[in-house]
Amino acid sequence: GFDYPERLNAGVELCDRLVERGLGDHTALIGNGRRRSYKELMDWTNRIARVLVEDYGVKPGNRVLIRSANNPAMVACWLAATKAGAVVVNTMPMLRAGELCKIVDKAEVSLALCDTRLMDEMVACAKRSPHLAKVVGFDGTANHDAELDRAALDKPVTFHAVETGRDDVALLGFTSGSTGVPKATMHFHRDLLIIADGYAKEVLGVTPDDVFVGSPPLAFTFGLGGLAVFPLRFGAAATLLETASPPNMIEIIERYKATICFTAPTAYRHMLRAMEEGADLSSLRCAVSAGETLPAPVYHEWMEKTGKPMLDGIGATELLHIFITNRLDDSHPGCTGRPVTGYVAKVVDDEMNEVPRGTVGQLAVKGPTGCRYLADDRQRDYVRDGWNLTGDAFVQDEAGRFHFAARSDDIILSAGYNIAAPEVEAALLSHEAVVECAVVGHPDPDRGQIVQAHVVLAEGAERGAAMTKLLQDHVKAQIAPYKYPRSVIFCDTLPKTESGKIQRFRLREEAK
Ligand code: 3SK
Repeated sequence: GFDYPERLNAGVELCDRLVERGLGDHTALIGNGRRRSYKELMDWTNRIARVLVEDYGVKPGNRVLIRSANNPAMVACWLAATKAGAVVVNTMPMLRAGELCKIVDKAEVSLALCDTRLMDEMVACAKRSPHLAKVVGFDGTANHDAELDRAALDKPVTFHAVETGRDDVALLGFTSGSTGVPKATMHFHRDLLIIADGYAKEVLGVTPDDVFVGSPPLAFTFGLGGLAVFPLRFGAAATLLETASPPNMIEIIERYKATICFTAPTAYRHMLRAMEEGADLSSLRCAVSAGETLPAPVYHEWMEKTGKPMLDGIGATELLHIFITNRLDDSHPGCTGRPVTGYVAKVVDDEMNEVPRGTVGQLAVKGPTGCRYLADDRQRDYVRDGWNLTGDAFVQDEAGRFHFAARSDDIILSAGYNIAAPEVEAALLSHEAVVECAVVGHPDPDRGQIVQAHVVLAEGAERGAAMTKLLQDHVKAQIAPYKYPRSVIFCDTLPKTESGKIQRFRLREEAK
């Protein structure tokens, strides 16, 4: 198990502690074209923490919202608020006032720290909210010329961090799920260390020599872990990109010799295409893929072209981060791997009985960072008998490894067959003309549902009946023919969440 002192502040552990360990001059953050050392980060966060406490009266347990794209100032605000004992609510930069209001009201946010470029919607939200007393602007660029920055510059660089308990809530991670009614997941100070000491240490073997790069927003716990908690826990460097498109990530990998990348399979596909034009990814020692299941063709092509491991894993905002994963020395295509240290998992039927190996059922997980929704009845659905039910259908092989089958709602029932949408997607993606696709069940009077594929084609590939037939034949040659998409719709883009997950429910809704 993980043993932490009773008094523990994650903000201190992920910043000051590294200075104490002699890494003060080591690069902590790279962003806006600048490097910041651990010592600079410590001083910066101490100044901001003083502003929060001395000027805005932040008390332990107060909820502080942060609204920003991924940049060093956002990380500094998060660490500072954590040091001040606040409960942080990181939010995506694209949210509109209405969406922010739902979060502010649910979390009872009293103070918002907002990148000045994103103020309008935040202020509109504050006008409507009885909770939000103050919105303070910070400069997400390198200029440091906003209210919070100026106030921080006037403060000393020392701050006595609040001695929070290890089981005090440090973070509220919001997840909208597929219904659009946001849920807040509570995570303790110790949880932030557990994901680092489990996954990042045991699986990735992070050292101070590592340089992290990636695309998920820090407002999504996948991004907060992969691009902030993991590097900072071990004295490594985090590169932060406001627009983490594949070309931007490649530029950063080449410039800063990044070693670990966190992103979703689609971005890896783009990076593979860029390698054909000369992109140099040789500094990477490991590529983490999550958020969407990793199609085997992407895994194979990556291994072939880079010779470096690509690790598929499954995580959830409810459990804070990845809890089942492949390992650097034990990684397989089409396989999610084994539980991370501290977690146990099993595949169960509707009565919570474990099903035999080789049988598809619901994934049930237990571990130190389990789901704790803030005031939400849906807690009862997510946690049964102490097991977290993530809503994923999985199968465990004879060796005990877990294999993703589908999101429970991504199983298509067609003419008596159970068809897992991701399997059809993987077959489509193995055709060179397909860049992205999403497969859903479409209502059909004869078959109940038919398999419908929404396909984004590669440049130069022609839409039309001939392409439809080509892709249908391709799928029939890969997997059991009854699974082929009877309907193929060509589109320019697929609907996605801000964290990059394909919103299949939107495609299903369109079909109604
Ligand atoms: O895919 C997810 O939902 C996720 C959430 C949190 C942390 C990690 C991951 C992959």
